[in-house]
Amino acid sequence: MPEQASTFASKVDALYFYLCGLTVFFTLLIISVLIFFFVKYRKRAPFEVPRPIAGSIKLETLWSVIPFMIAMSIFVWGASVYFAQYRMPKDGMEIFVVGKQWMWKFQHSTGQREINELHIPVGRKIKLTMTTEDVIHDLYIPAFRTKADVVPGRYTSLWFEPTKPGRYRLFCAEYCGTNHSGMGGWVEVMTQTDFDNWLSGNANQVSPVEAGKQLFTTTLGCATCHNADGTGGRGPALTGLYGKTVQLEGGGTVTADEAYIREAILNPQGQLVVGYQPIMPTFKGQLNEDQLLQLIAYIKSLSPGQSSGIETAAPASANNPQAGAATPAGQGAKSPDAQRSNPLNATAPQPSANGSGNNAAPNRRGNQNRQ
Ligand code: HEC
Ligand SMILES: [Cu+2]
Repeated sequence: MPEQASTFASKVDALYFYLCGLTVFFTLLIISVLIFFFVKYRKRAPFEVPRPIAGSIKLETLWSVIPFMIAMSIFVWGASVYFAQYRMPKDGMEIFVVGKQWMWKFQHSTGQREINELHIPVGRKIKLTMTTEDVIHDLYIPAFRTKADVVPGRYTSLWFEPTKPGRYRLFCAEYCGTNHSGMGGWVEVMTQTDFDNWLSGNANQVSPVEAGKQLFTTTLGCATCHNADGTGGRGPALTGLYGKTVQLEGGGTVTADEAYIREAILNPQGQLVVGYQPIMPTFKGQLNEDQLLQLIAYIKSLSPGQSSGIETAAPASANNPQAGAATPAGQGAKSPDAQRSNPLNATAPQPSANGSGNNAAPNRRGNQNRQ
């Protein structure tokens, strides 16, 4: 067994041993009964005819009820462990993860970037918001007993709380091409002091929020329509958007989570905000996954009480129904304020008076760190 280094580890192991124990117990039971019956009911005389058996209600009830209870115990226990793992904490320290053939890229909310190495403090809830640039990968940290797929075009999340400092292996657990087996690395769990030192040793980094702001106001020119501070203009206000329920043209509503904001940028005509013209150009092909995460981090930072800072992480991403099995839906993690702000407020378009925006071609060299 790998080392137990997260709060989940002992729970997952206990369940695993329970399943193994059950399997061993029933295997032995069945084999012993089998051998016993071989001997006891062997053919003694050449023309022996056995006594007919009419059945036994007592026995049949017993062998239905007992397996049912055992199956339910596995279900209830398994489900509780599962939900603890895949329901995101509200106060997690958020880290962005982008998988790529064949490496793992991490970015801390303070801006530090890492490849195939992840430095985290011990005893803190860490929440990963993950996607991939190419094919499906799967982030797997055996010592933490946790893993989740990263899927192109989607955000999945994963969380854990490391319990002891050390260096733990990290794998890709989804066959993803030639160098799949080499797509691994290390998670370095440090004491809080060491972690703070590590962070300051790598200071002067542009945080994802800052980088996103840069993209928003200058590089991509979003600000020509949404205003530099996100208060809106020709496009809707983006302040307070994250976590809010958006009314769509043609009826219907959608919760503004990471997946929605991503769609709004890549496929603006797909879900039109009520009261607006389809004038927003698509930014598909102009942004890589890192930049998309940065833009989303910036837009999230415009929502009061939903800071993307290192102390608090965005809760509503756990609410992303498109993240599939990795994030069970149904948690109302929206701030009531953000929910209630009137989506129709911004429908009176005002000519944007700010001259800071420009539609310069996207600068692919900006704020990224690719090979
Ligand atoms: C030409 C003007 C224009 C530009 C440039 C523009 N947008 Fe938009 N944006 C709009 C309009 C109009 C809407 C509302 C209609 C729609 O949903 O497409 C919108 C909608 C949105 C929404 C959904 C808002 C909501 O309330 O649900 C987001 C998020 C968004 N834009 C982000 C961006 C980002 C990020 C950029 C820069 C990469 C950008 N926009 C560039 C005009 C623009
Ligand atoms: Cu992979």
